[in-house]
Amino acid sequence: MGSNIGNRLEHLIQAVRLLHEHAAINVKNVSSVYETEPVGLTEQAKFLNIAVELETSLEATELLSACQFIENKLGRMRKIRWGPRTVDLDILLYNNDQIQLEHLIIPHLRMAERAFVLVPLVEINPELKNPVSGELYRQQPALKEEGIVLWKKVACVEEFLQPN
Ligand code: PH2
Ligand code: MG
Ligand code: MG
Repeated sequence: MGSNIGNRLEHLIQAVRLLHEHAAINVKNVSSVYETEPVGLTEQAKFLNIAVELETSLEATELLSACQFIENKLGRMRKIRWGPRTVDLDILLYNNDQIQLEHLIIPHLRMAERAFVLVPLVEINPELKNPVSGELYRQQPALKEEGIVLWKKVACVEEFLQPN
């Protein structure tokens, strides 16, 4: 997940809370919060990024719909047209599956090149491997890139969801 406008932490907390409240989703783990330099379009504010581990009975496409519902719900609060998004929920991995649909590609296409993805991901599970290549994410060269700062240490899901 990422957020780079408004109260970034609050957007991430709200998104995790909405996932947690979903009847078919169990939030198993939340990474610490990292402040990260914007990648791609660099003329925008820094992001807060986290990774979240879920257990769910939803199919990947249903999970995508749930994520988009949450993006829309939180985005509507302060929507800047064509501006950076209040919250972005991307599915990185789904079991060990490989999915190639028009709107959903898993593993996420650029995740192995993005330190803002790899750092929180590897914090949650250092043994995760790319389901296609079998490579450990913790051994990806991109993990060492600069521009990733530990912003808030998070010990568990309950702590993250607590107000303050
Ligand atoms: N998301 C993007 C593009 N660039 N950069 C950082 N640091 N964090 C993001 O979450 C991010 C980004 C597109 O979704
Ligand atoms: Mg997205
Ligand atoms: Mg994204």
